[in-house]
Amino acid sequence: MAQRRLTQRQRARIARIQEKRRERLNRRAEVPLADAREPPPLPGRVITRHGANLVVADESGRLHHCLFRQNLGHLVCGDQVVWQRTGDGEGVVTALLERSSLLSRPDYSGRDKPLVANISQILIVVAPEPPTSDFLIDQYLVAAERAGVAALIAINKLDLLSPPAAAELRARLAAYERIGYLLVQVSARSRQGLSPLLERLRGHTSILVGQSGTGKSSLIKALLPDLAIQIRRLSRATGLGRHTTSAATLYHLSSAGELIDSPGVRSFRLPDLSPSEIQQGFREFRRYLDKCRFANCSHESEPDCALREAVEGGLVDRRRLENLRRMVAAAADRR
Ligand SMILES: Nc1nc2c(ncn2[C@@H]2O[C@H](COP(=O)(O)OP(=O)(O)OP(=O)(O)O)[C@@H](O)[C@H]2O)c(=O)[nH]1
Ligand SMILES: [Mg+2]
Ligand SMILES: [Zn+2]
Repeated sequence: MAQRRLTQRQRARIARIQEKRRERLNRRAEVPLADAREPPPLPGRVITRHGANLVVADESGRLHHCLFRQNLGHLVCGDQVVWQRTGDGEGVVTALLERSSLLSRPDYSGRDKPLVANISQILIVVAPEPPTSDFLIDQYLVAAERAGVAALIAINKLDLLSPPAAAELRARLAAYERIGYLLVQVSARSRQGLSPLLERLRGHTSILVGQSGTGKSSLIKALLPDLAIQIRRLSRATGLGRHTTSAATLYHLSSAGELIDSPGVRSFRLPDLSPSEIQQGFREFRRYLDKCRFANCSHESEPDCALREAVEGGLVDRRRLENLRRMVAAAADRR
């Protein structure tokens, strides 16, 4: 208990220090000569992180290799920060600004760890090969709903499919379209369908997620004519060579917008969520949830379950309800 109180006090102190730095940043324009020896605090954006190393873009888009103060918590790709120059192309991050959204997932020890911040959209990339389970898609959709950001699904590698096979794959995912998630069919290789996708990415900060090998990096390459230049600048800034696909990395879309490439997963694990948090992540279920006879209905075998009735009536996709139950069971197993 004593230890916890101390931690809270420490946290409050850190928050005060960060608040002061933020204030200093806000006053920057008013008192330019306040302290001539101290490098001025500058606004920046975390482009990528490799262990203790950050690449931070300044307001003009120039990249700087930055270290960061230990008390800032876990900084991630997409974070807005305050930083100070310490040398040519080098700096130190001194404060973290408020996040508009945050995507996290449990690390190996089961603790939630931030993945990316300040995204406005999740683009789930699937392909005929390797196939993606609808369970994985539903986990990403719950994550998007929890983070309060939009989500859409891109079926990539259209060039591998005959028109009937493409139609069949699309039909398999049509349930997502019916509940309001946009579905686009594209090919990074043949460049089919890229314009409508670009249209949906404009003005957004989108993270591409999905099973390893579905073509996230290939899509980013197809969408960004200057990707090679951006990667060269990045590896110059990190001094780390071309390790850019092992960590979430933010790229600029010339048509205004940002794309974040993320390393693929074999299975995505949601953060620790309660059953009610998980079911709120199924957007088409929400209207039924307060109509079950029991407030804590598990939608398994209780009488007068509005959700099961909706499934029987064909109003709700059966697989979605099965995946909800599976997520709830998986979360219970972890506790
Ligand atoms: N035929 C075809 N192959 C593609 C297409 N897009 C990507 N590929 C191939 O799929 C493989 C995986 O592509 P990547 O872009 O590395 O996939 P990724 O999703 O970034 O994979 P991770 O980084 O491991 O998550 C590569 O061999 C690509 O050439 C496509 O539209 N058509
Ligand atoms: Mg990749
Ligand atoms: Zn129910």
